[in-house]
Amino acid sequence: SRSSVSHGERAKCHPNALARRLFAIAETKQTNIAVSADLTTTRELLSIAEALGPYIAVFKTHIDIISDFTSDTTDQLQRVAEKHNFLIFEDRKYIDIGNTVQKQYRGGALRIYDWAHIINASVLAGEGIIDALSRTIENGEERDRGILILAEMTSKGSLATGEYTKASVEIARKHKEHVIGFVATRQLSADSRSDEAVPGEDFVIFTTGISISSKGDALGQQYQSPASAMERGADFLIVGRGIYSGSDPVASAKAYRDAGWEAYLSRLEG
Ligand code: 6AU
Repeated sequence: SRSSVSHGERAKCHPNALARRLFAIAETKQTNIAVSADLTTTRELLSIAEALGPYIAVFKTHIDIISDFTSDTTDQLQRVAEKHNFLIFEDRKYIDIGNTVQKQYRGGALRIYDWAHIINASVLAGEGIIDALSRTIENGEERDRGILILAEMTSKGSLATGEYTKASVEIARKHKEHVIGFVATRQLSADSRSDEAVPGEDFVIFTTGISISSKGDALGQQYQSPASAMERGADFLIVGRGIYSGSDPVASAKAYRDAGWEAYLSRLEG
């Protein structure tokens, strides 16, 4: 099954250039951690990026929560990303009509297309949103860009389930060129009868709601452990407060990296 295929193998064989780069980073740095850097000033954002850079594959931002944002924020973040060899994922959760999301992705004050390798989108509004974002990528000059479909959510009472999740997979299959995978809590695209990977298909699963020590927060977030997420089919673990909110984020990042990598290795061994 796909879970027995290594990141190194996927780095060689994946049809999408950005996914190949992502798996190559994971293999080289031996980490499947995407840190969710939900910090609110440029200084904090850059300093956590610099400190955690060696231990992560992906740096996830919510750039609209930065109180002192200027283009310098993301210019500098790009430099740190190059230095430490990680990808940037802007967790913008696009959800509007095609015409609007194109403007939100390409332009505005944030110019997300210019600096974020990965973005995510909900397909609540239908397939057109993925068409629109794909076209922005095709018409732009940056080649290393990819989309994750938000197929499930970790918040209590989430409505992103059942038919919505199924439709997410169907839409991803029609847009393989730019949709590299899903934000989801489990493997979604394996053949339902055999649990085998569908030939020619290799979606990347980013799982959020990860904590070693907590079960949830006061606002409905629900957590599972790194090992549990990896068992369910995660490829990358998105960790926010579990890493950045403690007294020693570097030590926490290392602990999550070790837990995630160990679970990945034991899955490989089957
Ligand atoms: O680890 P936390 O709880 O501190 O942060 C989790 C991060 C936050 C959320 O906006 C995001 O992951 N998230 C997402 C994403 C990544 O799209 C989906 C979801 O279902 N749940 C979730 O927490 O930045």
